[in-house]
Amino acid sequence: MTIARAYASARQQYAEKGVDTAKALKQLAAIRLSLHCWQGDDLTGFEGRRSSSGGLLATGNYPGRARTADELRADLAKALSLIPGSHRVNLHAIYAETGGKRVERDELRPEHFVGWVAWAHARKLGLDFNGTFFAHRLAESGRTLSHPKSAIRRFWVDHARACRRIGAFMGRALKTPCITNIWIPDGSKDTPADRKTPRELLRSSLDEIFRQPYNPAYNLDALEGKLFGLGSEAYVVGSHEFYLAYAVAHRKLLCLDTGHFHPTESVSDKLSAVLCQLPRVLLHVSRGLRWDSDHVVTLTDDTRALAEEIVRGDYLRRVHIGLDFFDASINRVAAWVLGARAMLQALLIALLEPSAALRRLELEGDLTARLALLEELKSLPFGAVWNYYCRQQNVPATQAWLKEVKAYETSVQFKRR
Ligand code: RNT
Ligand code: ZN
Repeated sequence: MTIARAYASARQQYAEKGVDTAKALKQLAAIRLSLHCWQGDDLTGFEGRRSSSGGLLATGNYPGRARTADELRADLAKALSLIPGSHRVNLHAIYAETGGKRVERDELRPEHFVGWVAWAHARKLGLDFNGTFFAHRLAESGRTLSHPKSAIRRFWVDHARACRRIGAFMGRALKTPCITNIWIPDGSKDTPADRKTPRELLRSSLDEIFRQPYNPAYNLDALEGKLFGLGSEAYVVGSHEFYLAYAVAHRKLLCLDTGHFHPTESVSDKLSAVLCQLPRVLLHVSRGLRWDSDHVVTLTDDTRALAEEIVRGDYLRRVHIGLDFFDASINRVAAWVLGARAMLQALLIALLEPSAALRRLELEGDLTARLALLEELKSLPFGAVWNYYCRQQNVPATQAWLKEVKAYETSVQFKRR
């Protein structure tokens, strides 16, 4: 069956449930995901380091890793050409272009990102940003913004301030606010004697970092907590509760990384809870397998539940959807394409939900019919709508994108040796 005919039949089936597929596709086209640049080079960056440390590790040695900014941008462009819609790119400070000169992280400036900004501008992409508080000699102790030594804290505070300035520069240049996120690896491998002091130090470091106000049209700040990390199993200074409280008190964005909680916790359930108080949330959508393993996002029940909550709560303008995974065992461009397409498919499924009918059943107390309808929806032909959307957006439908990635790896990625 052709894509158009399959779509016509799907449209009919959804219409019978009271769902307008054209409207859903219009909403989907307005969603901008933030594609994390670090999937393209295993979080290596351009500082000349090979390992990322901080407990972060991309495993695998699939050939073709991007080694330069131009290679990384080419790979991102390839991935973006296979993902329907217009999106954003998420950078880390270690992706600065310093023209071969060694620039310390506390001395990074907007000029080190003009290459990225020009590229993003030409492609109408937004940019987001992250301070890099790992893979550095001053992070080796496992403490940065909460370090007991004030000189080391100062270095990292200055790094974070430099990053906010760069974020504001990007947001202003591209006319879309840059979300500048902070994640630090600070913690302790074994039971600490003092959980309080590092958290108080982190609080005052953050206070200092945020002293300089920026126009929210240019820069928005986000804080990302974590349950545990490799080397910080017993204690993480910037835990979820720490940042939740800080974000509420200081009107910051809370960043929820789906790999950063107990495996039985549902991050989807947290959205309507925190968004009761917080204006905006940043998501790092990832797929933890048994632990915070950062596997490529796929269309799992968790991914679907997250998308459902975003759509059902009418949070599309308040939840910024970033991706965060790194897999070096498969083609890295394919990893981006797979993860982004899975996230968009989850959003499409959520947008195709007959929300009014479901809510009516719930209000009427007909929980039997609610469950039956939710089950019925699972077999509706969202794939036909997806394929139609891909065609509409001029990207390959179905698995046709893989052929393009294979051709790209032969002609470009595999030649990088
Ligand atoms: C680490 C956090 C953080 C990083 C990136 C590279 O556990 O998830 O977001 O993955 O900043
Ligand atoms: Zn993350």
